[in-house]
Amino acid sequence: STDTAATEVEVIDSTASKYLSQPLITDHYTADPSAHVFDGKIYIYPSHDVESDVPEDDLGAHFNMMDYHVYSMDSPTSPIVDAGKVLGVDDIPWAKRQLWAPDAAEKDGKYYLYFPAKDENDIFKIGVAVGDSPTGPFTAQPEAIKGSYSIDPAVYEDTDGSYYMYFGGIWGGQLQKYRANKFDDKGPAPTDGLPSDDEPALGPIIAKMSEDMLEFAETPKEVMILDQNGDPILNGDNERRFFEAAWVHKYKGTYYLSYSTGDTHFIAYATSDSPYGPFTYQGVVLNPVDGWTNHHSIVEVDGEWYIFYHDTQLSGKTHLRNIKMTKLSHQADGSIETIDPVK
Ligand code: FUB
Repeated sequence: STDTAATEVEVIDSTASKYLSQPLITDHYTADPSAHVFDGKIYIYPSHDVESDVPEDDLGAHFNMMDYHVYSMDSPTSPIVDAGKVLGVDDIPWAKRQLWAPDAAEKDGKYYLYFPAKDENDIFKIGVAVGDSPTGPFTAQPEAIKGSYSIDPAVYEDTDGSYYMYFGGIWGGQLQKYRANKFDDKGPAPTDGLPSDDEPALGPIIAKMSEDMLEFAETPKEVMILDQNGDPILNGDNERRFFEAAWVHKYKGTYYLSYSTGDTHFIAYATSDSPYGPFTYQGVVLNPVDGWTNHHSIVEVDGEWYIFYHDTQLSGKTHLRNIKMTKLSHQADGSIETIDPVK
């Protein structure tokens, strides 16, 4: 059953001077923060990290999360408020384990919580749960989104009112087990099924959402990421190739795709004049943080840009993370100033 907290709990009393680059939540472990402004207020949809004593491996079995909380802030300098548990694995008919990085979207007064989870065959799919408020409660659809696979959904609302989901992640995220949306499992190792080093890297996947936000309105397509010469970033280019954690924002009419490079731990970015790409690699948004994973979101609040991200300051353990936020700057030429996380 959905165990939704009825009361909101103030977690910390932040001030502008002390909250930037500090853990936002200190009574839970939180990660992969997807931040949005809904109705003038900031809402954060993170993963809820827990210690479940599953041994660490290269497929991320130790990231064994079981539910989601939602957090809100009236402004970037306001206290952050925990709305409580809004969805648990037992509330999702098709999901068996590992509630990884979620995202949310609003359309016509309804709120949609998108999340990856493993099904009974240990295959990641992406689900959606619907609510009447940004903090839920959310009711999961009985099945995963048809045609979905892999992890890290990020739903971008374009300025023309279209919504697109970007998703995918390699290694434990299983994207390497698919080609052209077809499951083609080449083996259990994290790198089985990846292209060879001199072939184009796998890109994130994009699909336009249906009017009701519950399905893909089209066959998902791979997004190409090119270098400055117009050549695809290669699989062997670990410092620049896509690994997981896609996020899209628009600045002055240009689409910015930012993503984690995984085993090299950068948040990199690439730009395009279309949500479908191709995107051209531009540089690094966020240098490596403490902990193996790097995962972020970028959001405009009252004309200022912020990045939400995580590190492992509170625990020192890679699977017990804490979310943070800091300012992000676009330079006059549109490039993003690289952020060195404050430790
Ligand atoms: O939190 C579990 C996984 O770790 C996420 O889905 C990835 O993006 C990485 O942050």
